[in-house]
Amino acid sequence: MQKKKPSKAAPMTAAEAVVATLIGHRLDTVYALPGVQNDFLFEALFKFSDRLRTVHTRHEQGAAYMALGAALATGKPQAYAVVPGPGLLNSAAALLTAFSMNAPMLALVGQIPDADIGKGLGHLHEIRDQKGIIERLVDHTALIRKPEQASRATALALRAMRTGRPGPAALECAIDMWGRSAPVILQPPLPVPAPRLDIDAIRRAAKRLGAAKRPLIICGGGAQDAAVEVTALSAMLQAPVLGYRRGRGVLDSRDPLSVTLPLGHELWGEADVVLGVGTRLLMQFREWGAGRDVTVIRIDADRAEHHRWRRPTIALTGDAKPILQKLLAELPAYNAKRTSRRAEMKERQAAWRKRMGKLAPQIAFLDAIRAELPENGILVDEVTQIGFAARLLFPVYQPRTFLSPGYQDNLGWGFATALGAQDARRDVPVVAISGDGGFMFTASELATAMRHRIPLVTIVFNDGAFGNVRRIQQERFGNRLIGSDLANPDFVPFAKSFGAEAARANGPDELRTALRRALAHRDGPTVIEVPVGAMPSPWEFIHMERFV
Ligand SMILES: Cc1ncc(C[n+]2csc(CCOP(=O)(O)OP(=O)(O)O)c2C)c(N)n1
Ligand SMILES: [Mg+2]
Repeated sequence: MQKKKPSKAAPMTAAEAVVATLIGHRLDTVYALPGVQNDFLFEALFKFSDRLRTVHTRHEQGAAYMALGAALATGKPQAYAVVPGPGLLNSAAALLTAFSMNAPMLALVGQIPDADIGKGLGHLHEIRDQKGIIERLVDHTALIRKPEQASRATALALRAMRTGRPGPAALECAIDMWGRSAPVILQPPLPVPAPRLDIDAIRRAAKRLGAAKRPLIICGGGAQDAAVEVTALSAMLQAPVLGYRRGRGVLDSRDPLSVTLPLGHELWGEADVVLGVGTRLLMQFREWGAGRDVTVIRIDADRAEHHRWRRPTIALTGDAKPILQKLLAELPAYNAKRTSRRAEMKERQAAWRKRMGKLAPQIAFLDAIRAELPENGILVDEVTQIGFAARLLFPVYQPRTFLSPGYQDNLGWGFATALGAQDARRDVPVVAISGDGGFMFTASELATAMRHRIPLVTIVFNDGAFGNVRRIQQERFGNRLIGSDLANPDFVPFAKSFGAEAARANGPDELRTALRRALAHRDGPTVIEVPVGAMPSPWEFIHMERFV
């Protein structure tokens, strides 16, 4: 029930109500690919185009990945629009990834005529039980059946995307419903309910952490908005902080207490109290072993997540930031006297760097990128050799500046996701790294980058193969190579044919020079092709031994 009417009813189409509500929630862009079911939606997008941009792509996966990248880079809700059936399915990998990465992304999906939904008549783009398909992909979905409902349905979806564990939502609307008019009251943003802080549990956590001899903090994607608090807690406890992939950048890599995966693994074996912040602790529980007598304290926005692997000693439910703020206030009363662990961590990190020297070819490229990418620049990772090494070794200085796909680890996400990140953060440079395999999933979106003048810099490491698969076939399957060698375009003229800037860089030094030039070009995209050979395997540093 609403107490006060937020605005006067005005005649609007359902589509106008949705778009006006997006604007009322401070969204400024919709990533979209049109089609007849959504013509009235695009008519509304035209009408409001002074306040909300429409960025159209060349494939629906491009639109959805762009919205995902924009959501990950900004931490704010983003939207995309597609036709039903094939349009929805084309966007589905990105929607799935948004779910697994807890990214607030709204899908606006067309539908066949309202009265015929579910009848199987064979309308254009009809798909059986579209609602059911969407329900397998997102937690919140609704079908707009009246223009009067459209604004509130949109606000409810946007609230659901930010409630508890964030994530995607979807709204369906039929071909004959988007354009229907009625008096509409626009729904302003609804308050997002926050779980009550469990002060007792936070105090118990403070006692445990305060008494810990060798505390360890592990961060996931849910810690990205709590960097200040994690940094303060780490200093107070002299606790090393492990971030891998989605947790990277929460503690600045230049802080000696910021540790990467292999050292984090070692520290897991020594820790007496572990604090997990916005992480499922999957690698720790599944691979490193949780049978040992270690106190596990978890902070997670999703109550159900705490117990999936193993009941934690203390479970704190809610956003990391307010919980950590309270924990920081409680901790001094219980905290043991701490001696600095910085020198120890520096030394141990250096020892690991030496061991990881085996990855020298990857490291040389990462060093070149880091040297040119400004501190607040964003690196978007891919499922490629340089990407695997980046997750381990690329220094990350600020939150939300290293975007790595969640557990889907879906090849081909990188380029279009990076385009979205760069589109939403025009103020900072974004660099995408990908293999020749991954890049070609969405390379046609170079046309989108040109059309919308998105200054993304993409580095394509070209080994003429699905290299990761190829190496596995060589090493584990007696060199029986199948489905892993690739025929590629000549990437430089390919990119240039779109109008993009393009260069070939042989080796890390040339990459650095090319990158400097590319980062200075802000009027459109640049592609840098780097021819490479097979690379040393990173897997021994990623999948490590079990303790118990
Ligand atoms: C959607 C999806 N399909 C398939 C895979 C399996 N896969 C993982 S890595 C890889 C090859 C990557 O090739 P490329 O992008 O060229 O990177 P490289 O390993 O050669 O550096 C494949 C096919 C995947 N992770 N995701
Ligand atoms: Mg390759």
